[in-house]
Amino acid sequence: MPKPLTITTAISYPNGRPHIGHAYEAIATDAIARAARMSGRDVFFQTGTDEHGLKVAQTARTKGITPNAFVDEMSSYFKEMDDILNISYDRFIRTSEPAHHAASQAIWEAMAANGDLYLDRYEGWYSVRDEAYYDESELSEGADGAKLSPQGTPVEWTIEESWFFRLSAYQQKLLDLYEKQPDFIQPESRRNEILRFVEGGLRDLSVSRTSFDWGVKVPGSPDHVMYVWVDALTNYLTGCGYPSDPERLERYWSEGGDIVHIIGKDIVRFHTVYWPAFLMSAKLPLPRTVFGHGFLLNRGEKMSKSLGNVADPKDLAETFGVDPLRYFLLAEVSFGNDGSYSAEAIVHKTNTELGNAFGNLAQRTLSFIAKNLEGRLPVPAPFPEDEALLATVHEATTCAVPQAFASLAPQDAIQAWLRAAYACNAYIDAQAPWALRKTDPARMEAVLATLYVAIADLAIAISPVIPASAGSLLDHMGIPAEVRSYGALGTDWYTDLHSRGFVVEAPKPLFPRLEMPVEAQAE
Ligand code: ME8
Repeated sequence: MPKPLTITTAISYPNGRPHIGHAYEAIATDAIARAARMSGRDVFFQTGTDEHGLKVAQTARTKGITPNAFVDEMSSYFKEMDDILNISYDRFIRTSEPAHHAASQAIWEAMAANGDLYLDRYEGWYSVRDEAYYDESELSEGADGAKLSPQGTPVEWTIEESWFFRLSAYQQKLLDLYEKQPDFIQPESRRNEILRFVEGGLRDLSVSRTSFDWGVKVPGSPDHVMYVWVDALTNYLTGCGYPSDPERLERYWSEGGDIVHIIGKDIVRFHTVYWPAFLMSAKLPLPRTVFGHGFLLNRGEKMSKSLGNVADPKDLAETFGVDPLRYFLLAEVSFGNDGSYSAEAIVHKTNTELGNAFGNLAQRTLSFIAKNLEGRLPVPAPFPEDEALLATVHEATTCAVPQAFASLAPQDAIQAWLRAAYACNAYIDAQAPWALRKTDPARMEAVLATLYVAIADLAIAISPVIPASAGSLLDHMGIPAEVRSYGALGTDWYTDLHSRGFVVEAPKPLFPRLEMPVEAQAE
């Protein structure tokens, strides 16, 4: 039995509405989680909202409501986005939950027991927007002379009594970890960045605040709340049963377990420096991989509220459809790099790849069967070219596609799938079943039977990306649920379906042709 997989997105700050970057991360992680389930793995997939910290407290204050009321409302928009986008999370965690407070206090106590926490005074730069402390040397100067963080956000000079975490003691341990576990930080470019950062030396980290109280209380220090990243990172453990459910913890967060965090490039430092140091200090197992994906840009430009180009994923899903949006984001962007989206690009990719290469293939084949055989499944009589096509499709759908998902490369999975779909298109054109109808009806049936199997395999293989459309095509084709996994792909089901006398109806188009939305045409 393969090991269980624990896979997570970052948890989002609910101080604004979800944007397409949040949607992208959720969709990519969802596709990888779905593919793992279809490979027969026990998967725990967690996402959620990161509700504490100064930023949330300040936003709530400007709105004149309590932080609790504010996050209750805002978190619901993230959950709604996930539900609209068909994100198959097993747990949507909110860090304001009591179970999460208990987990954060438990890891704090474990770090204290290891001698890694001490009380001192913090004096330095803090960015509320990033919820991060920065060194003077990391700052740059903005147009108005104000100091800016490496993310371009304003920083303020902060002086407070604070608990500190002895991060400086972990420099060598972290470097050893990166060496021993080269996959710990992916992709390679991010790994190099972090290596350089850690090699440059680590300072102890301020891990509590006294100037506001919206957070997890520090055990034994009632005036302090934990620095939001201590509690935020601990969300991953809370969902795995820490500290109260050792059985669950053993299953989803154990030594040598397969634990994967999918996050954006801006928060790799928190996940690959602070997080493993906290875990080592608390004597807890480490994740296998932290993957820092790239950023989505709107027509190549950074999204920002002031530019007015922040796309609402709900609107995009409504305009283009959930599955086209999911497909576009994963097919367009090489996972790990930045990528760009625009209405034209979504329309073009959906129409050419989902519509022409796959949708039409299914449409033509099933309509032809419905019309010429009254929906009766055709009789197979494999010829070498049929076997060659099925071997190509089989290799892609049972090996290349699931392997690419398992290596966190959804774009490669789609490429492998698309090549197999193109092979089917070439086959249908070469075999021309419509011409065989009069000259060689038995051969026509064999060609259609081959295509039926190939189309079902393609639909199963791509379902992590377009679960709803693939599912409805498979329902339409009578494919039983137990066949819909990478391990069960084969042809036995066809024989069964055939002998049961299954009748396929003429299908509705799977991916109706998208037109450019009117607003986008006007641009
Ligand atoms: O960072 N394109 O929350 P967040 C792609 N609460 N991904 C993007 C993006 C973009 N344009 N903008 C943001 C936080 N992201 C913390 C995480 S985890 C213990 C705590 C990604 O709401 C970003 O990189 O600012 C992060 O992975 C996720 O969206 C949530 O960002």
